[in-house]
Amino acid sequence: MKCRVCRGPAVIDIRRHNANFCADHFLRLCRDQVAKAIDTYEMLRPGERALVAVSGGKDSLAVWDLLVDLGYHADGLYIGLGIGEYSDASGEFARAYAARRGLRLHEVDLRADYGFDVPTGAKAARRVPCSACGLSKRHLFDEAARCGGYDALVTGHNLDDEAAVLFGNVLKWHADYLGRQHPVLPERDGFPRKVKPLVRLTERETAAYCVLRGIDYLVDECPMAAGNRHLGYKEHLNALEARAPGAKHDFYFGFLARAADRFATDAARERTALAPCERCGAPTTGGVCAFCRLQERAGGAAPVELTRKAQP
Ligand code: Q46
Ligand code: ZN
Ligand code: ZN
Repeated sequence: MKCRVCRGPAVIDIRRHNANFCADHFLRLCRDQVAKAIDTYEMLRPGERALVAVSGGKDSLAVWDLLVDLGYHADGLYIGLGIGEYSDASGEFARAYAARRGLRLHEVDLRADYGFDVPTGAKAARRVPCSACGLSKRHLFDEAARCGGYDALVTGHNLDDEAAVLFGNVLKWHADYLGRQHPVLPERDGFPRKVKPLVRLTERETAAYCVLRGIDYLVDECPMAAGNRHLGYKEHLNALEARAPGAKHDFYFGFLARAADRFATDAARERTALAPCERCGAPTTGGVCAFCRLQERAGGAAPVELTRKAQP
């Protein structure tokens, strides 16, 4: 197996590019793919300040590393979700990476700062954990980007994530979600610009990137992810990709190029007027925002024991 660029020994094959790469040229490919995504979709301009949502997993650490290497000013934000050992370990990986590269990592802890954690919040609000978690993360990341004066909030969503979300939205014909599924969501009504620079890389590639760069990341999946619909969609798409390399890329980028605009009016129709939350000032559709309501119901409740039942 030889590198397509230098003919030296290759360390990875990428079937959708029909090519193999040595370590140096694979790392260059990753940088080029991220630079191309940033450029094509006008995610960031030179000199802008980015805030990276850091979980301690491979994707968020890879995107942080790649942005810094490409010369962007990128700080991180880690949110302690209180999901048992998983959260303890994820925080350690995030801190260790930031310390090693001398980067700034902001931290928010749901329990210490807001009086509840994801398992408690989910139980108190009778929501599934990922719903309480997702709503808390969106709120806290948006708030940190807004209050910290950042130009954009960066997430580590990769091609597998985006293709799986698209698959789910197409299966249900969620026209308004399809109208919003884009690698960049512009700043609007008090929400920061949101960008996904990893959309041209798969999760296998972000994992390989971390290994080759010596970045330690949390390999374990969140114990609450079991039963998550998107994991099932990813399995189906992986089966397709194994038969037809490039299928995921064509599905997602074909949608962006040829279909996404057709759903723009559906997304605009669903867009309701927003006003500041009466408690925290975050933009919301009316009165008190969903995060403040969750905090009101769950704040101060005793921690919920994590059981093995939640695990796959
Ligand atoms: S951390 Fe949170 Fe994920 Fe765990 S509870 Fe679900 S949403 S699975 S990215
Ligand atoms: Zn090479
Ligand atoms: Zn609020």
